[in-house]
Amino acid sequence: MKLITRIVRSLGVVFVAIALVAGTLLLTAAPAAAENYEVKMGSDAGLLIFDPASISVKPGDTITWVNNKMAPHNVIFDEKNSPVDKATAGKISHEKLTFAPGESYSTTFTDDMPTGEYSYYCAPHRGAGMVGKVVLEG
Ligand SMILES: [Cu+2]
Repeated sequence: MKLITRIVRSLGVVFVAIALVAGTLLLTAAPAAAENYEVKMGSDAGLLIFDPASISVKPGDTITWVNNKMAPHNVIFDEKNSPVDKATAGKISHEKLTFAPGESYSTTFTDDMPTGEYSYYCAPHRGAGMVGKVVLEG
C-alpha cells in the first residue's frame, strides 16, 4: 500500500514537471505581441520634425503620434508616396490639428495593408520639412 502511495506521489510530481515544461514551450512559441511605437510631433529641442522620422513596423503594430512641441500638428498620409489609394491614406491619416501637449492619435497597421513605405507629413509644417515615414514590413 505504501509503495503504491509513493508511486502515485512521484507520478504527480512528474506530471507537474511536464505541465510546467509544456506551458513554458507554449508561451515561447506564441507569436510576438503587437508593438506600440510612439512618435513625437515636434522634438524635445523644439524642432519641427517627427521624432523618430522613420519607423519600421510589422502588421498588427500601432503607431501613436503624441503632440510634443511647436503645435499645431497633424498626420497626413500621402497616397502619392504610399502603397495605398487616397481613400486608405485618408483612413490612416489624422487631419485634426493637435494643440495641447500630450494630445495623441494612433494608427494600427493591419495585415491586409500592403507592405512598403508610407510617407506622411504635418500639413502646417510640411514646407518646413516636417515629414515622416512608416515602413510596413511583411
Ligand atoms: Cu507640425
